[in-house]
Amino acid sequence: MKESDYYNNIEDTIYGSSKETLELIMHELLDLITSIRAEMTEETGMDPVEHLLGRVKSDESMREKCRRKGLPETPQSALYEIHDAIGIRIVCAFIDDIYTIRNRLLALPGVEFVEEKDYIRHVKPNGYRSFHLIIRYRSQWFAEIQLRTISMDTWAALEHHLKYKHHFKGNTALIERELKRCADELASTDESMQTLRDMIRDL
Ligand code: 0O2
Repeated sequence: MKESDYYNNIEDTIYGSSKETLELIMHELLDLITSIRAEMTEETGMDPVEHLLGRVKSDESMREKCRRKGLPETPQSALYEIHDAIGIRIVCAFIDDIYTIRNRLLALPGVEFVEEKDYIRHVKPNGYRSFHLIIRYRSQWFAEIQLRTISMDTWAALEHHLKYKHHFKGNTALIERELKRCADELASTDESMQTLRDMIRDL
């Protein structure tokens, strides 16, 4: 590859020259979450996290989001106007672990609270549940942390899959009602599991 091509490629990504730094920051955040996880495992004897995933939003997906939000497709938009270039998903065993991890994360040096959306207490009309936390790290880098239980994650993955593949043709009201019913049933199981956990702890 010619030197000029290399620079053209850098220009081509919506993140400008920050793509690699975003990856590094994402790994730093994953390490911080791993240490919270280890600390909680030490304290309770149980790992609160089932899965931990991170991604830097793909170039195309970020460009599409800029267009949707009416923003120019520039590094300024991708890094500072939109806050989920870095996305981290923490899938927890129990609902209360979500809030404990949220609090511990915000107590860490370098982590600043920006915004949160509690779709667990304020469920989206379609049944989607998850806790979304936007943070700013080291005074510059935004990241969206999604915290959910295994059930919430399963539902979101299946709903995304169904919608993405089929765009809901035909009796959409019935499909949407059924999806919402599944979400509510899963949520009720989460609540029962949480109650069982509390009962076992009290014993
Ligand atoms: P990806 O690839 O998962 O990141 P916007 O981001 O503009 O769509 P907003 O209000 O900024 O909207 O974001 P919000 O409500 O915090 O939700 C953003 C992310 O949450 C989505 O990311 C999804 O991952 C997830 N999400 C939100 N609502 C639903 C839903 O109804 N079903 C499912 N399966 N996931 C949902 P992206 O950007 O779509 O993609």
